[in-house]
Amino acid sequence: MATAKQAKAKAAKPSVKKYSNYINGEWVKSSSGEWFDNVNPADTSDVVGRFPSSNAEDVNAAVAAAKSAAKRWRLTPAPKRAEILFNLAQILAKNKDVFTREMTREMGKVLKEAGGDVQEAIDCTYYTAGEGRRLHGFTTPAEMKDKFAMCVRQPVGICGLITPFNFPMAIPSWKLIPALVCGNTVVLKSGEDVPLSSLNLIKACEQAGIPQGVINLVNGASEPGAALVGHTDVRLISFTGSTTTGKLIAEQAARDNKIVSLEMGGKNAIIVMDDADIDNAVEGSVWGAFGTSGQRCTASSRLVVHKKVYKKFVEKFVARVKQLRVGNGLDPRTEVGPVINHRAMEKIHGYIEIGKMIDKATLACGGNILNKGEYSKGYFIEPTVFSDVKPKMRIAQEEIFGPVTSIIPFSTLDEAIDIVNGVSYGLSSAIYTQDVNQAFHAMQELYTGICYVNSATIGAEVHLPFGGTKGTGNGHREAGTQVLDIFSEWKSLYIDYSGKLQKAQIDEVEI
Ligand code: UN1
Repeated sequence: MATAKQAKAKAAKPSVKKYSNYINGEWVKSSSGEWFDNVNPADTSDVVGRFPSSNAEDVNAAVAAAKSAAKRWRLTPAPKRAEILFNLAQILAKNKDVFTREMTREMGKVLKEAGGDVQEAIDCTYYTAGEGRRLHGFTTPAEMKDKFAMCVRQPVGICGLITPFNFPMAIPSWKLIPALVCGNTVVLKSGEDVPLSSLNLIKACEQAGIPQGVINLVNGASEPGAALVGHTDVRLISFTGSTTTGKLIAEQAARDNKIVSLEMGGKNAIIVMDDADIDNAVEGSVWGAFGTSGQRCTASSRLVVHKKVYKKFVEKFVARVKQLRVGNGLDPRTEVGPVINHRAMEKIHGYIEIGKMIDKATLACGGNILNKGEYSKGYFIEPTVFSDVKPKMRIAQEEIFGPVTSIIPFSTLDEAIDIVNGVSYGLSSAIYTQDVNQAFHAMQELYTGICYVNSATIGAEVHLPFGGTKGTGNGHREAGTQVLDIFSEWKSLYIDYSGKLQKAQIDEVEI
């Protein structure tokens, strides 16, 4: 099914490069015979490429390929698997500039940030490949004499990976690389607005020497995604995206008892204390709220500011936001790019209307769709700030996923912590303060998976676990070594070398 972004592009230029699915080591068309256009959200007359609209038949072929390659890959020693992944990291690094430009063109984020996204994939690949020589298990004493006990990781099997638009290469890499190093085979369903970055990653995997069938790529929207979730041979689904879709996936996957790891929404907040370095807090808040046009799960969509510095903060912050240069991400002067598609633009604008008309917050700046002149062919929204926001207003509770943030005043740190925790999500939080006692109190009480002191809610690094509490996730963490617990299962091994029957919990052990 074409998204609004793609549908609008249908009318656009004909001679556009066609791309394929990657199944069983071959670049193939969809059996549907249908295609969708991948367009530049800053300029919809610019068609980046045409991609197969895949269906359940394509997914079946991809899963069959993953199944046939599973044993060979599982039995390839992990250090050898890792060697291929180190090659992959080098290929990604070599192509960073090309991948960066292509990402900006299909996704809209500014070049510097697209470069950061590719870099995150490179970092993830180097770091996780290193696990090929660790993948630590453990030994532990057994209860009985002449008996040995240990625990090892085993791959889970065929993994279905479903990825969003906002980190077009980083997020697929967070899933793909640990899945591979653990010895699984995969089918990746790329984000339908950003298929080229996933394809670049898979192509680099092919070049790096990952054997046929181990990695498979299926393009398209919800149909191939649903087919992957419903396929009985798929043992695990790893999904990043909206909470609504994530919950549906979890429900469906539960019927086959699949392992499901979900990374979903956020409503992250920065606390600005009265002793904070205000200029630093302003800079951090601008970056956290408007980086990637606010389209990060980690975006700083609430700024919870102490009443004593509220007026000063709002003035400085709004002045700084008004200076932000909105435009095409390919232009190096641009600070805030477009949003991903027409549907997203309408949804974000709808929230701005809710903020004004229903919540009746103060619109401190922005608020408009930009559609004149250089903006006429893209999906641009003015960086928007609401002030005097109350914690229970809809704009302070619901994920907007766009360049909109809400400033909420408070009087005491405990009140601020309650505000931050008082939403249904729990991904990221932050506090600006010079007081170590306050910082540690906040670190203890903020119920989020990630917490920053004196920086914004965005900017997680690949060697620490990533994920959130409550509505954000289902208890898993990506990145770090913790991701290995998603993509491997524990096997406990008992070796009795006593030569006789020994009954645990029952036989008396002589001392
Ligand atoms: C996301 O928005 O889903 O911490 C991922 C960050 C990035 C990753 C964000 N490194 O903001």
